[in-house]
Amino acid sequence: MVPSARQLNWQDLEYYAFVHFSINTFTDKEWGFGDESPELFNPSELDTDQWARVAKEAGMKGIIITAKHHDGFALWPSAYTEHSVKNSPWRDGNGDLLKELRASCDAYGLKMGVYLSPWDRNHPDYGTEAYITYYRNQLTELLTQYGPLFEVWFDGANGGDGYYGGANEERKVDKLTYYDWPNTHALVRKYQPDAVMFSDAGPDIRWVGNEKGYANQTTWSTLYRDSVYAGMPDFDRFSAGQRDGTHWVPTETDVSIRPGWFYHASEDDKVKTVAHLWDIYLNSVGLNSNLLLNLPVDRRGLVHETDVERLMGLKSQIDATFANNLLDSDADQSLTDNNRETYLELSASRSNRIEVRLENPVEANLFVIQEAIQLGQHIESFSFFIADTSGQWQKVYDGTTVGNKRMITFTPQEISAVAFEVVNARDKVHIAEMALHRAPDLD
Ligand code: FUL
Repeated sequence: MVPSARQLNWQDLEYYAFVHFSINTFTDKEWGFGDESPELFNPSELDTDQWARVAKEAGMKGIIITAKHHDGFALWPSAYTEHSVKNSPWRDGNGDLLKELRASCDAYGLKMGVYLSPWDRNHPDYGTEAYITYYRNQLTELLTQYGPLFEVWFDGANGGDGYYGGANEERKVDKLTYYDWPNTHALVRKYQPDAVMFSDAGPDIRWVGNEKGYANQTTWSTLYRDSVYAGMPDFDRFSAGQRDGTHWVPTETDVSIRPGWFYHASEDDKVKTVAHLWDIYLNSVGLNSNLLLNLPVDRRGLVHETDVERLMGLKSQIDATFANNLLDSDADQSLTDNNRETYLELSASRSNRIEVRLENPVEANLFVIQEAIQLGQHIESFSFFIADTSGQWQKVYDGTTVGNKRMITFTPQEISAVAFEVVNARDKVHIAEMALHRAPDLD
């Protein structure tokens, strides 16, 4: 099982932004009921250039916007509903947030993605066949009017009750069959063949299984995909992936920089610290996943100052840590060239261990290892060793999967050699990169 070209390109993005911004921003809610007046949507200083500048400076590669959340309000003037920006006071009803974001992403060299909630608590037809047509019409607008999209995000959440055009009732759908996903997926492939599709079940990338920012210690990019569907109750059993999974469906770790996905002034003092964000980074990007970090844009229509400060703190930490690979001059060049196309194959003749001796001992506290995933994910378990300045070996870590990238932290110490040993593998192992770093200490 190997990734497609679009999955490989996506994996290389590593870190990008989610923006949750909509009617909820103005009602102080996380889930709108669907009966909110479009007139409530009125950001005073909306500036997507600021979002893009912040994301770019933070080292993120793209922005995924909640084009429509569960309450059904559309951030673009959809031809298929009145429940959109066109009936809001923002830009006198002439605004199109998707268009503004597209221009900003282009100006700052960022990719753009869209979230379109399948659950729509506003729409009268939700629960019937007619709604599926509506959903696909909206999706087609997004796929055809806003340039290239790198990701389309299908949420599995569905709480049941809603406004539904005034019906005010509970509507339950069979999540396995109602949305007829294969035909919706076909639309994305038709109009945006390079975009990856996210949901609990993929088809291209999957949910990591929690919203805390932490991937599983064991994270297979392979999944028994046909046993999974979006919003399924026992998703937990599948979220780590499966060693012998039938499809390549790597994880994406979504988490908000604040407790909520949407902006609440009451959470201005609850923005995650740089140390917390760094821990999330290590446990998402460093656990064979990509990090989708949410920025709850505020009522002005801006990323809040505190959030900006934390993002820049994380960027400094990332830059300071990864500036140099301390193995650079001592390891086989194919392991330190940042190119997965050159790799070391571990075979019976070569043993299951890669050892790198350093000419001059260095202080380090972080080890990074990458499999050449274009050939598959094969390591099932490994051990990592370091030797001190007297050459004394010590095992610092026993782990399971590696995949695209695995980061291992340990107490800072002077190191004269490192060794990575594969304990079990499901197939031939190809190591693309190895790196050693000294991450600055954070409080
Ligand atoms: C969840 C939603 O219910 C939340 O509101 C948020 O959009 C999150 C990213 O996904 O399923």
